[in-house]
Amino acid sequence: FNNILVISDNNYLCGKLENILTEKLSSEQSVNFSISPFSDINEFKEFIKSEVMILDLKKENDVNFIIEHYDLILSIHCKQLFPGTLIEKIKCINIHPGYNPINRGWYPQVFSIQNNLPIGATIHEIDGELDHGPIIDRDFVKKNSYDTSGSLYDKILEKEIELFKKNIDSILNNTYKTFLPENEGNVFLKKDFNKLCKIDLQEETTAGKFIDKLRALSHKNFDNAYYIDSENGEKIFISLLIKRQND
Ligand code: 0FX
Repeated sequence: FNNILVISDNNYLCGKLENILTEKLSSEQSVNFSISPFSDINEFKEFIKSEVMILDLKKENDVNFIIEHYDLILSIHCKQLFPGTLIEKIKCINIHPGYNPINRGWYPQVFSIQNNLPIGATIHEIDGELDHGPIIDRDFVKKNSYDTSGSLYDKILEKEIELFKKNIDSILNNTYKTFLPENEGNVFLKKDFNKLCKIDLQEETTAGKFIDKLRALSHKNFDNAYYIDSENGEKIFISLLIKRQND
């Protein structure tokens, strides 16, 4: 591949992978960076040394521009769906913060804690379905009883960087091998996350399951889990503060 386009909506990961990628390019190869229209370009510029374009995969003109100019697309947490025309014409490779096919879809570590599923990261070719195509590489990360969404997510990002480093040569040279996911696995969507966030104060459960739910919904400063105050109908957000004995 000679003309590479990175599409991303995650400035931290994209910045890390830019450094690894640009070092690996041969003299014939070049890379450009783009983000979705809803990402903040100024924030991105703080993380990426190269120029950053805004490309909207819903716009035919932008898709045609990509098809004309590039022969490999690397999706680094791109929040737009890749249209069929793009996938058919150009090799599209995705880095997913979950272990395919176990953790397909949205915020994988949240559902991994909530449903007690193993988790990791995956590099795969994009096909017509979400986090579904032929797998180039994948690996697990360790999930502990004291992980929150936030702490587990940080481990997954590091795993994504490790997998990228390990596979980038064979990707750039188009010499990588793939294998198909064993089954359809699990897919969780944004609407599943939104539903999970609402705590039903009448629900009966075990302490273990309730702690798991709060761990799954505790991620740095995000307002995720909430219940409704019975007096004024206001949302009251809660999250878990976890401290280990040896911390
Ligand atoms: O870029 P990303 O880490 O990944 C997301 C999806 O999880 C992933 O499956 C998809 N391939 C990719 C394109 O988009 O998402 P983020 O930077 O918006 O969020 C990172 C984490 O932050 C998320 O895993 C959970 C947490 N978070 C985020 C938001 C916006 C929350 O806990 N609450 C929130 O409201």
